[in-house]
Amino acid sequence: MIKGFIFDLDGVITDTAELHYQAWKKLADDMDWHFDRGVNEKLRGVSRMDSINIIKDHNKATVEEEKLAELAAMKNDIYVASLDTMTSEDYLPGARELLTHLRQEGFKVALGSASKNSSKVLKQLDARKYFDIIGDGNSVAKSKPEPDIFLFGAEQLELQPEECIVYEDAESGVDAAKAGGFHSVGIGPKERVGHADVYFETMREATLFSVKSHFGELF
Ligand code: B16
Ligand code: MG
Repeated sequence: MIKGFIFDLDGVITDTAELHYQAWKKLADDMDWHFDRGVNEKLRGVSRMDSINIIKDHNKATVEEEKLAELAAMKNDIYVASLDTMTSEDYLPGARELLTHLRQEGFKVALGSASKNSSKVLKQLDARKYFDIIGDGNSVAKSKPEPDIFLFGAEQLELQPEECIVYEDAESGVDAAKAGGFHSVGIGPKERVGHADVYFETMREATLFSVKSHFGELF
């Protein structure tokens, strides 16, 4: 039986991809590195340090580990400052409605994000109240596609993976959910999340009604 839901943050609850893009772009420009929206797509759901390594490798650059961490911190300062512009109007369409519905129906809800800035994002959105448990980049060491962040969420909710549905917009996030034995809902195009148990183009379609219809007897 499904008793809980675990949500990714960026790309599922809200769209911070543009803010991440602007911050990485500023850093890349300062470094004289090439960076565009195509490369940014590869950073979806990927941790901060893995992201900077992807950008560095894309530019065939050599940077010492310590300097790389410094650059990632610079990008983070730009990104965190840009979150000040985010408000409770910045949910992806359908996300707040779904979270409200899950609260009304008494499901347990956790966050399962790779971001170390989830508390600020949730604060800006006024979304903390929808989650029983927060799992984010500060909760576990191994990032997606390892299942650790979702296993952390399930454990904290006191549920088994097979009692939870994970919502994810990243390929590596769906991989992580499957590796952990969770049911999965992909948000986005087939090429990216078509390997989830069910996928929807946007959160607007991924209502509790649609998910119940798909998973049927599990509810
Ligand atoms: P931070 P998610 C991910 O969040 C983003 O999709 C990814 O682009 C970002 O690099 C990562 O968080 C780390 O974020 O730098 O804030 O720690 O999709 O897992 O909610
Ligand atoms: Mg995401």
